[in-house]
Amino acid sequence: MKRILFLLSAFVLLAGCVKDDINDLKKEVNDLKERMALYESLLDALNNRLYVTGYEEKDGHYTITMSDGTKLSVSNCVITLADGVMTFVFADGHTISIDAATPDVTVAEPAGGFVIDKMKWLHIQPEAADAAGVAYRWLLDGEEISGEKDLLHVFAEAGTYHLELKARNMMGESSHTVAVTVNDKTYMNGIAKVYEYLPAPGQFINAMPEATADDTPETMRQKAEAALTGGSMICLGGFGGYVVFGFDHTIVNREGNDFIVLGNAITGSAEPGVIMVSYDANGNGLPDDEWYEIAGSEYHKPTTMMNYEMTYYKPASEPENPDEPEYIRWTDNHGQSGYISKNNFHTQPYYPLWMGDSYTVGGTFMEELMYVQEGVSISPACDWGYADNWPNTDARAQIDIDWAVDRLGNPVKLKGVDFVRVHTGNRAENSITGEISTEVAGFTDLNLLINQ
Ligand SMILES: [Ca+2]
Ligand SMILES: [Ca+2]
Ligand SMILES: [Ca+2]
Ligand SMILES: [Ca+2]
Repeated sequence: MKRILFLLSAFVLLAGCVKDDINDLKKEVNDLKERMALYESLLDALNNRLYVTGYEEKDGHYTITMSDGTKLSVSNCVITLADGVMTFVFADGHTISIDAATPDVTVAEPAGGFVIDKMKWLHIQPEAADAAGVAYRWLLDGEEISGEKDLLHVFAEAGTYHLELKARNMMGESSHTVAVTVNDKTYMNGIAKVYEYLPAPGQFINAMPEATADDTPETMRQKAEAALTGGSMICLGGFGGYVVFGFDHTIVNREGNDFIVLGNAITGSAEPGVIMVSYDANGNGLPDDEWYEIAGSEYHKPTTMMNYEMTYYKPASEPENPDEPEYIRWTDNHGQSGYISKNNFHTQPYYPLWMGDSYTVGGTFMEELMYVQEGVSISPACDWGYADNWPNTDARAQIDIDWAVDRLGNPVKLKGVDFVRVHTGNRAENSITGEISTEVAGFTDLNLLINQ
């Protein structure tokens, strides 16, 4: 019996040894496979003229980034990096060396350098062989003007500039200098183009500019453009009515205030219009890029509503009562509804003649501030940051592009703007002065005043 037990335990011991050996063998085979795979990957990289742009080490395990963005996993292999060459030493003594280089970037600079007019976008798109893991910086006089590979920049002043592009990966930094000649140019200080005009119903609608039954959105756009480029004023009607316009140059965001949207506000008669700005990011000359709101004094107030919308309904006919209180029906996206009244001072139809049965406009909505005191209608101004709010000559009518925020309310640093959108920012009316409706009478680029 004893003997049997001895034999049995010897057998168990033996079986254990074999199992360990098999595991060792398996591991060796796996390691070998891994080495072979790595070996092949490295040879492939050499054949494809790739080079190392970065690496990471963790617990003796390396992740190598190649210039085409692929990553190699490396273990069981000794790596050395010297003089811009990464060498992989395998256990069997084989070595493979691959260049480890700074980013390979070229800028196709025209002979004589880049030439651009002042207040126009300069767009430079460098060619980069290795996009992965490269950080770009464009510098002007040592100051960073962009952290993107592609540069979009605008110069407010004529002159000769030297831009430096620095591209960094884990192997180091490559640097290019680019010469830019910025030519002087004379621009019109005002609105050059109207892209869209859609007022909300109001007592000046179909009159400022004048509309007939034959008008269309396009002919009304043309009329608004003729008015704003010809020194006349347009009315945006009640809440949400808007205009989108542009210029013959980019409004550069310089230190301090940059522009004024001209209106007809006088003290006690403010009709604040919300201003939004955009720049031609896609370079097609059209306002189809992201919009940023100028976050004026009301923007963060709890009474201000974002993404407020009103829908206006065309009345079946014009009322007999010249002061009809239930004239134009509206609903909003908060479940409310009501009517715009007519008043006997303005007898023409208030609903845009060129629009169909109903339409919706919207944007940021601010609390109405209008009140009546001793028979006088008073509409106080918001503190700052709006159109048709303070008199045009008042410094509080001026706008700083630095006040722009994105749709989530985050401040954005815009270099300049090409398009401006203004919409009437609230809805209010009384029987003395009628409704609150923003007027737009023009635009002043404060930069052009500096340079003249
Ligand atoms: Ca500014
Ligand atoms: Ca565009
Ligand atoms: Ca008005
Ligand atoms: Ca006004």
